[in-house]
Amino acid sequence: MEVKQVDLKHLAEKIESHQTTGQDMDKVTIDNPSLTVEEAYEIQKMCIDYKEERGDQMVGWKMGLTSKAKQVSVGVDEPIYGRLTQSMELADPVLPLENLIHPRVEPEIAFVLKKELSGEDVTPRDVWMATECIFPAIEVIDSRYKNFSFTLVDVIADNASSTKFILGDQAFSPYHTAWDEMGVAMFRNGELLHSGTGAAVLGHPVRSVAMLAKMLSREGQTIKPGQVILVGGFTEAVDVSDGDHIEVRYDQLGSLNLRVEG
Ligand code: OOG
Ligand code: MG
Repeated sequence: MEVKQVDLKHLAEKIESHQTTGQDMDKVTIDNPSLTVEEAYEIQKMCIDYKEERGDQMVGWKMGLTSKAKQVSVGVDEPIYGRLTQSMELADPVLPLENLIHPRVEPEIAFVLKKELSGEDVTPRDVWMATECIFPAIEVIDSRYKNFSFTLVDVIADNASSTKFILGDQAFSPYHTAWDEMGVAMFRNGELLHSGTGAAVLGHPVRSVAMLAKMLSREGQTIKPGQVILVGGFTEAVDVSDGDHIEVRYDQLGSLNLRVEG
């Protein structure tokens, strides 16, 4: 049997162009069933390299599928990571739908580090010692795949569906509250759709940052000071369309809002 050599560069170019133009595509595993998780992360990195060649810049990382609710909703049952760039950060609480396919939003928090985190053995304690502050955050995800349907390998190659994110204006001390007990509630046009607590994320959101450091260490990478880390959605994501207003209420942190505009 002839073994087909997968052209990772070609796949990265294709995915990156769909990320940029906002057109959906078939899953990459349809034509490349032998693609591995490692190769998918290579593709993810190449896509970011293309964005950086055009002037974008990496600003951090996101963990995805760190809560059961998220895993069940997309049918993939292990955590993944993705890369965040400057152009993904919304400066204002407005989400333009231009170049998006089928966006969904989810309630998150983001850690920002003051010290580098690296290695296979990173513990929650190491994460606390390295954390400068924590922000309430909303992530906008938008799978490039048709019907928002994918396998583990597909979603990794598509940068864990990363699209946009917004952080609150107010930063909080890591010691402000017990982050696992913190409740969040997400409203769309005034209707409560989902609620949960920080414990939904791997038992405690700090574990998500530790897990990211470990996953990156396998690739010889680290989390750098100043980088933003989204820990993963606390609840299922919700679809948004033109005119929607999203509000996420966080216990002890206030609220974040997002207005969706065609
Ligand atoms: C994958 C990205 C998951 C999260 O917070 O769990 C994610 C997806 O659901 O498309 O961002
Ligand atoms: Mg997310």
